Amino acid sequence: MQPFLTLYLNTSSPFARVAHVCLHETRLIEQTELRWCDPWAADSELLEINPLSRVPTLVTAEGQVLTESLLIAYYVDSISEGVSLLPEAQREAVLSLTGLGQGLMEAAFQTVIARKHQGSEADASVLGMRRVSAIERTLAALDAHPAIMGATAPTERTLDTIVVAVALAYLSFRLPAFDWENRFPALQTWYARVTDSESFILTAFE
Ligand SMILES: N[C@@H](CCC(=O)N[C@@H](CS)C(=O)NCC(=O)O)C(=O)O
Repeated sequence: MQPFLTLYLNTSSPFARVAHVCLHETRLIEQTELRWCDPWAADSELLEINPLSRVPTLVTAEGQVLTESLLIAYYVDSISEGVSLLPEAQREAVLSLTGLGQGLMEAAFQTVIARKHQGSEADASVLGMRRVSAIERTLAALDAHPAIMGATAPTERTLDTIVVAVALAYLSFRLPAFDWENRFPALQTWYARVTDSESFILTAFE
């Protein structure tokens, strides 16, 4: 089958990984061409189509350029004929948990970027301390969240599950000192179940 979607991504972006996992879960990956790129490069093909030069960027069959991981996830869900990432019956709960996961991902990503450009003292700044506190509070909230607690908590890969699990994977990848895996056992049990899937294994960070 001819690809009709094009996804620009890199191997270390949590936002791009969300889009990539969504394409796997909906099986639209089979109709997607992956374009690996460096969004930080000054002169790139990505920059020609997206003035923000950020991944993920998705180009549709009609040539529309979509940015923002959650908007891309929404679009992917809208054209999916199989699995629903945003099931109607659970919509509010899914959106609520998706927001927590996205916020965790943003705080983690901004922490990484601030350290990279300003050094480790970035964490001691007012904004740095707010980010670290937000990460800590959100991990505790997730560990106690009714959708996550307990060995039988559902692990369907809806958008909320995908976003939270990618955010946790990114913390392990870039900010291992948070050691969330050992400090939040309920979350770790849930995470292990969610990520034991092709969509997560085939999109691992590098
Ligand atoms: N809110 C955006 C964030 C995307 C983003 O920040 N992507 C990063 C990689 S993780 C990027 O491409 N950064 C390059 C830049 O900002 O120049 C989303 O959800 O897609």
